[in-house]
Amino acid sequence: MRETFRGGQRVDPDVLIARLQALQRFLGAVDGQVPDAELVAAHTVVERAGTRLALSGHHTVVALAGATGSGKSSLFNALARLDLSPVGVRRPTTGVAHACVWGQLDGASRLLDWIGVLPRHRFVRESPLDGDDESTLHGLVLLDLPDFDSVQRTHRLEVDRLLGLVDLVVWVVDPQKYADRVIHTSYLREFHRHRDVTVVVLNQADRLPPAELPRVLGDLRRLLDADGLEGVPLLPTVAVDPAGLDGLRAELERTVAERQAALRRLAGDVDAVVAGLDPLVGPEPPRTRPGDASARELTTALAGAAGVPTVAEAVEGAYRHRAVGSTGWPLVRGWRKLRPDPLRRLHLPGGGADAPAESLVAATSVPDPTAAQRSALNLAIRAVADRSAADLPAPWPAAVIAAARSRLADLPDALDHAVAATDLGMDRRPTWWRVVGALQWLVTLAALGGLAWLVLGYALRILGLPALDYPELGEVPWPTVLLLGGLLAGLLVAALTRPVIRWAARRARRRAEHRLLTSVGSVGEKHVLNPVWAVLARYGEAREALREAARG
Ligand SMILES: Nc1nc2c(ncn2[C@@H]2O[C@H](COP(=O)(O)OP(=O)(O)OP(=O)(O)O)[C@@H](O)[C@H]2O)c(=O)[nH]1
Ligand SMILES: [Mg+2]
Repeated sequence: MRETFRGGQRVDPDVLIARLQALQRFLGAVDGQVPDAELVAAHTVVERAGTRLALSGHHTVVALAGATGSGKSSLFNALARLDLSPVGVRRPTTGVAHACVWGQLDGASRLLDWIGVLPRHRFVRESPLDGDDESTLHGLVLLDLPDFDSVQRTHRLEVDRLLGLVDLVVWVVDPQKYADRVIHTSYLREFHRHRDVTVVVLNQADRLPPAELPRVLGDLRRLLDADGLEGVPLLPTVAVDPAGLDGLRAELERTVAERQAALRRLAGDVDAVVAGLDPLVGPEPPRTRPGDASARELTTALAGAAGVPTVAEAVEGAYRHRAVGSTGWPLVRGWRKLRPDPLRRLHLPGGGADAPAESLVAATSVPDPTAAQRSALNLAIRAVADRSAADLPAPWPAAVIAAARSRLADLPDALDHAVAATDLGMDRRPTWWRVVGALQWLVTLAALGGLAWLVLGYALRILGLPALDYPELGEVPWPTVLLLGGLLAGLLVAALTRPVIRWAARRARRRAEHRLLTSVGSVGEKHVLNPVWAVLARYGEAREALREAARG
């Protein structure tokens, strides 16, 4: 994440608001996907910024922060030209924040309520005696903080809380303690994203021999640079001498006049949280679509679990069964009926229209998936998730896997219903069955007619009645031609039809298989891919929103 020192650049409130809104959108997108603990800072900034912006744009809240005895309260009183915050010999002296407001207190009251300075520790720096002396600081709300390196834990907590709320921090160090590790590692370094709302003063400069001052200032500047605070104003001050405050006063006047500190502080806060959140987003979200290899694998595994091969085989069997039933030799067709229809055995007469609507009971009698099919399905789901989330940073891969498996329990029923609802193309009798069936009846009737004719002639002969005079075809009497010809033709038609039936049954199987795969594929889309895409869409949204929040 790039550095965002604005170096005195103005922060446009509209841009800041847009960044905060983007951050809010980011938080919405990752809600429930990223552990809350990782989002606390961002939530805090969004809320705090909203409140600060709503409160007062006319005031600039400046805190004096530093170690005990560095002279914060002395500086506070000297700037206010009043003894407001007790300066003590016993350390630490200041236990709660004191505030001094330049201008009307009314406007600043709500701001101080929010910051949490008790009314009895609020003072107003406005006196008719001042004339216009102090008008250059109108709008300043100066806070004297407790010591941050305090032996009192409550002081430290209070300082940490207040440092999160103020617009600009004046770090007060003294010649003895300016190099203390704690001020640099625990505080100054943490503020490197807030360089443009950071001022450092070396107070008690009068305690140094004049010749030493430049050396100490140089040393402190080096330490600040090492803290990542290059370019922050560094001023010597003497709280006990009014002239020793001129530099600091001028800096505060400039800050108050600019009315930028609050915006810059919040912009720095946004920079900091965006940088912290950056590892949560990475490359663009992938676009897994049904044509992709992993989605095809998923459909195949779902088809296995749904018993598609079994159903397809039953379709082929049922086609043969029904076709032979319609086109076979009529005299033996009855036998066929004794054998069960393979599709009816699965409670899938023709699919589609016969299927029960969504219900809790299993729709079909397709056998349950085997352990091997179940594990193949699990692997395929895992593969889809892995492939979709392959390049995403944590915690997205885990979220995608959880989403892919989120509807696993519903899958068996959904697959069963999908199979039951699929039109297997088996509820219509093809015309050619009827034609062949009619032909079979025709030749059978011819054979039966011939047989009846022969039987009639035989009966007449037994009864001694005049014999029938059969017409002849060549040398063969017609009844015999009809009987034998009919029988032969029937067998011939049956024999010729058989390969056609086998071919057509295979075609019916392929067609049913294709339709079943489509049905099962849409179950996979609804129950596995859509939840995955929903997470990926959130990731994409979060990524976009964070990019937008980062644009300073
Ligand atoms: N010579 C000199 N003494 C100073 C200066 N600033 C503060 N002092 C003295 O340093 C001591 C501590 O000053 P305080 O203002 O109480 O320091 P503080 O930072 O508020 O300390 P805590 O409230 O304990 O955090 C007092 O005795 C002040 O008179 C300065 O610029 N020069
Ligand atoms: Mg003090």
